[in-house]
Amino acid sequence: MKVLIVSDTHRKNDNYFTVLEQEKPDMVIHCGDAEGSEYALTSAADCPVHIVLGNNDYFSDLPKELELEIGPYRAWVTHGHNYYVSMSSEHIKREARARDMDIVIYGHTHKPAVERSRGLYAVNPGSLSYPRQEGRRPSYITMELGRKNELSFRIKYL
Ligand SMILES: [Mn+2]
Repeated sequence: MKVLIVSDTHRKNDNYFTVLEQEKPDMVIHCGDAEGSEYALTSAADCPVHIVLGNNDYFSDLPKELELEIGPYRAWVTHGHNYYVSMSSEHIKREARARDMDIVIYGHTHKPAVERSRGLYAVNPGSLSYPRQEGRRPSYITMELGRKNELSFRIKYL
């Protein structure tokens, strides 16, 4: 099973459509700041699309966060701005551990990251539309769940 993880598209959706076509995921997770494009993002995919609320999603009934079961893993999806992720991932990882999560998936920084510490994955796909990391290439993550529930995460760039 392949999960496409994206974030912070801010209503500039072309790269998302390209990645969707390339990756053909079984599920999409969007970590917020879709800015009103929820319908476009959802209807373009022929798989479930889970989107959470970002700090720039003002008139939206998106959920603030989601707790998903992906295979045997518990994944928590939230934009991250309430957990000071611009400073570091320490707060959000602490909260994820308190909730007994295996994976926390967040955005907001527009910088991709995959961390693993003491059994917890903390992943951020960066932004497909307004990247801010060194080099500023649009980024996303693919999460693969193998037959024996092996987990792997890859940061990819356009
Ligand atoms: Mn953003």
